[in-house]
Amino acid sequence: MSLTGRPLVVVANRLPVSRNGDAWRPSAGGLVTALRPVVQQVDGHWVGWDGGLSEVPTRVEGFEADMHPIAMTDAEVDDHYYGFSNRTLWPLFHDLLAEPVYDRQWWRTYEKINLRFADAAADLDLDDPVFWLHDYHLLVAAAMLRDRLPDATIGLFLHIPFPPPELLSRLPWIDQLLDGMLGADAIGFHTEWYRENFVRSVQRTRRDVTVSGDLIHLPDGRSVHTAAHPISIDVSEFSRLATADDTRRELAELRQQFDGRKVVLGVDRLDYTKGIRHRLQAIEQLLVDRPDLQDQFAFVQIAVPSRDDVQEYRDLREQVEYMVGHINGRFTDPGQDVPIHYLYRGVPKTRLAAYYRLADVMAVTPLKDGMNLVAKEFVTVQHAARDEEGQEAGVLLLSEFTGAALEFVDDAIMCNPFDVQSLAARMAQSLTFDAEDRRNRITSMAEDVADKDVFKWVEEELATITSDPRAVRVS
Ligand code: GDG
Repeated sequence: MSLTGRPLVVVANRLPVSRNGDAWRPSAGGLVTALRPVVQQVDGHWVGWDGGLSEVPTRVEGFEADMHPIAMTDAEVDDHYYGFSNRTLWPLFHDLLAEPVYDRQWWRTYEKINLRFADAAADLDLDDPVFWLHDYHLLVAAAMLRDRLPDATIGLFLHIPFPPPELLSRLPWIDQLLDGMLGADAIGFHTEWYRENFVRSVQRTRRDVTVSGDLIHLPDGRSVHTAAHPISIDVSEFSRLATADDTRRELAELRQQFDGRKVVLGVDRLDYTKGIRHRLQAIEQLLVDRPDLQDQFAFVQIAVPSRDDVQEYRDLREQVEYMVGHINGRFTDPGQDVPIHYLYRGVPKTRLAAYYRLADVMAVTPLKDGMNLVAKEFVTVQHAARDEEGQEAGVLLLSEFTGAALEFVDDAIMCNPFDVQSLAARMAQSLTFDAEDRRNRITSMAEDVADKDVFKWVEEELATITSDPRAVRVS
């Protein structure tokens, strides 16, 4: 089934393809995986920044949508992407974990680039398309598209938290931002809390709207549907990966490397929202509180390089690397392995799955995170590997400030990552659960994820955007 013949136009900051040498292929991100089966069934289009690469082909094997690249100059990327998106909106939407910068030039470029995306989408000149806009880089494009095509069907999904009005009102352009978003017919958020924050912000700034249930009624007669649709993962892909031959081989190597030691694992983009510094402080506290653990335990942190053109991210890397050196220097005796293994890089997916299988404790402890897919991947891989020899279930240690917390509150070990002492205590506690308890918890969480996988998310989003409960069925 397929949007009853209507074209689907995804509008996102990046195109879903990347170049390796001369070969183009689909990128590895979650959104790309989620939409691959859908664009195969419909007349699919994708409008996105070309990443500075010229000559993007219209079609790339393995992703059945037409590519519509948007070019930006280096100065525009600095202002739109590194500036307004990542130094204004990102910290403002993540509870001010860094100080947002309010720069008029950045805002003007943000509007200009949003208009460029909206114009490119409108210029496609398709017959009754469904537009699906994504994320904080393009929050005002919906209204611009609506100006061009008043009757268009437009959806918007925000992948990061939406802040409470008390914080959002610091933004000098709050009115334009909310009006921009209200150009959509439907706006999706990961959680009910973010949805409510949005509705409360609109009610505060716009006296001329009324709200009934999840609808916002505008004076021009349009209504905007708001919805909480938690994103998820491709469960069958991660289940397959869990027991793939390469994963097994990698796991055997890792088990040898960490023989006899409990492993706590962190997997994150190197971002100040992910709580890596607090996690390291908790590890240090744990080693102070429990000297017996010193040679019994390893903490592995995979830190994927991210936004290293932004000063806050360079500072974060320095601080994290200083802390790793400090803790390893303090707690390694001669002849002993270091307690912290720090990898500043991404690893291939089979290696990632092997680490998920290896972990006794998966530490997902962001200070704020829209959803967090790592938590969902971990429980899925652990569950899929449950019948393999030597595979005992691990424990998910989960921050209460993630979107995932709402789904896993009963079975994860919940923590407040700001409270380093209690985080250390939770880590120690996580190492003590008996095997059956761990297995039951992982099973329960993995079943929840399997019930609501990423394809369900696509179906729910497109059903809401099109007001058609059977808009697409992804098999
Ligand atoms: C944003 C929001 C929201 C990580 N390390 C490696 C690797 N990864 C992959 C994971 C996972 C993805 O990156 C990270 O996704 P998250 O959801 O955890 O975090 P963000 O990047 O911040 O994503 C977030 C998400 O959007 C979706 O809406 O959940 O809240 O911030 O899929 O597997 N992949 C590989 N090697 C690595 O070393 N191959």
